[in-house]
Amino acid sequence: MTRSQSTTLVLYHYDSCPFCAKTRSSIDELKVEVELRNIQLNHQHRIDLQQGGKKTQVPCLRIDEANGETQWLYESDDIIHYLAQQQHELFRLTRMA
Ligand SMILES: N[C@@H](CCC(=O)N[C@@H](CS)C(=O)NCC(=O)O)C(=O)O
Repeated sequence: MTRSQSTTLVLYHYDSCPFCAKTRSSIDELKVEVELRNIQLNHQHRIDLQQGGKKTQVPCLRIDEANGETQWLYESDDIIHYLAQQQHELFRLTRMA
């Protein structure tokens, strides 16, 4: 499902992290548009996560809002909950259109 033009989502992750795997599975199931950035394959992504989110824990969802604000959401359960809410909202808007 294509997201609205306003918010962009980026997941910082790496392959061997089970919490990342769980989160990636939810992204696939929910069909929410999320760019994946592997911090083990790309050192700049790791630096961005450290500087933006203030820690290198993964998974971390970077939420870039239309108003220019950025949130860094940690904890796989919280990320999955947020994505499910986003998908639900997109589905509602699609049905209204
Ligand atoms: N409770 C967290 C656990 C996340 C976690 O332990 N991530 C590990 C990788 S599997 C990690 O990033 N460790 C390195 C660090 O914290 O800097 C979640 O559910 O997301």
